Amino acid sequence: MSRNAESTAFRSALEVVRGVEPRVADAIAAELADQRESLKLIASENYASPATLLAMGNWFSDKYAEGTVGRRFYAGCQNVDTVEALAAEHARELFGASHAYVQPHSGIDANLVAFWAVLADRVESPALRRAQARQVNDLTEADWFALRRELGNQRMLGMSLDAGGHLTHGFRPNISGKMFDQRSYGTDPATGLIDYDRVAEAAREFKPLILVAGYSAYPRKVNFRIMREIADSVGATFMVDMAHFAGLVAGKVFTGDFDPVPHAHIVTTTTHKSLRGPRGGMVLCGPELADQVDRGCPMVLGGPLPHVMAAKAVALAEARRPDFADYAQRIVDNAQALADGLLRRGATLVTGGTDNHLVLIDVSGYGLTGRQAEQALLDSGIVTNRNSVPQDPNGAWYTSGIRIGTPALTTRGLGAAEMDATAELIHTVLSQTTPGTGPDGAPSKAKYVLDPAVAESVGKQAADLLTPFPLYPAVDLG
Ligand code: DSN
Repeated sequence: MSRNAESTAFRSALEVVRGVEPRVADAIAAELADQRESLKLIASENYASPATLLAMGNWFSDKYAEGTVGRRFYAGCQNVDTVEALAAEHARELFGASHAYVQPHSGIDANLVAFWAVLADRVESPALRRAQARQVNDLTEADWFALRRELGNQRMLGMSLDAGGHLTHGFRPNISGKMFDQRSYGTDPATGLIDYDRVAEAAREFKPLILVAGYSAYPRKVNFRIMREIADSVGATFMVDMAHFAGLVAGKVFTGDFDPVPHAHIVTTTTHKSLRGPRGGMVLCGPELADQVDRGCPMVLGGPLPHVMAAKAVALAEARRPDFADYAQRIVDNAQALADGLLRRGATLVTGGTDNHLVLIDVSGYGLTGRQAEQALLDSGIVTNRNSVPQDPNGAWYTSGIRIGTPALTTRGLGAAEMDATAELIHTVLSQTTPGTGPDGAPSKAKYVLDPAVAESVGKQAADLLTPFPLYPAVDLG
């Protein structure tokens, strides 16, 4: 697309929106300005291409399309069929999967589809068959009672939250923790790494129906061949949630034992993190689970979002281009440069480094909680998020960690030299921030003291770092 076409498209779209509710148009323009100015290090965020963004803003949004390609509960879905089939085809080709289901609206939804597919495949439950044949709203109390009784107490073994696992892998605040009897495996306290012998031991003791691998804050590769062997040894279905590192799989940085697709029975992902697509989810599986996965809507999903499936098709087509592999490798190179820069300056990193897209700083080394560090960095123009570290003494709210990731800045074009400069800025802020006190003078886990002059100076340096790497350079909103 030419520079002119991108500017014209976004300008025109905003003009149309402005004609109805100018405050929304202003907020959209302000979001672009904010994203352009901030050093975005949130490991789960990225910048989708203009083509991906534009594929979402259209009349596909107006179409209901419950069901799947060629088997819809609504008439007139021929064009939705086209984009859903295209997105699925690109996903299959990109990941080497035999089946792709591109309807999930988010990662949680993708995981729910996978859980129900596995339950339906593995557990003999007449109530589940009845539930699948109807709309959820049509189920009676007796149906639900039978469903709970027949499915009850199935077991899931996943990575613990504070070791970097995800909420949807069986933890109580999420429905997965209520659907399943859950146990988790952690990491070795000395190295911070997954100890596969301990995972095997936990699997032998617990005998889960589903063994889940995948993470949102573990800075290392996972050996999916070994995890599959563990699953097989106890008759578990092996599921991988690759939401965070899907871009590294797509870009062939994670291959062999580290590519989940050949090893797992079922793989879920989001499409908007390192994969750089629209906000959404996806499920990949072999033929044996395909039929159950395709029942995701209406079993657990609301009607599909055809405009987002169109954008998934565009983004997946982009990820099949050779330059995406180069992008994926640069994500990891940048994360390693950032980790090295932080280590050289004395930071403590969980596992001592990274071999993926993220770095987890244990900020207790700076005498701070994750919350204090997150806010002090934000004051200085650096956007990160606080995160638990293994055996975190500050719990999941205040935490002791800061998670940083490189997919977004790599999309902008920043490289190793800028990562080293970023490490310097982060270290400057964290080493000059001190814990504050509450109104009663007691130590606070939230309050902090940072000289505003330091925050301002770092903010200015962060902005200077971004200047040579404009975000959406072809988009001029005037
Ligand atoms: N919220 C996502 C993340 O930041 O990792 C995962 O759901």
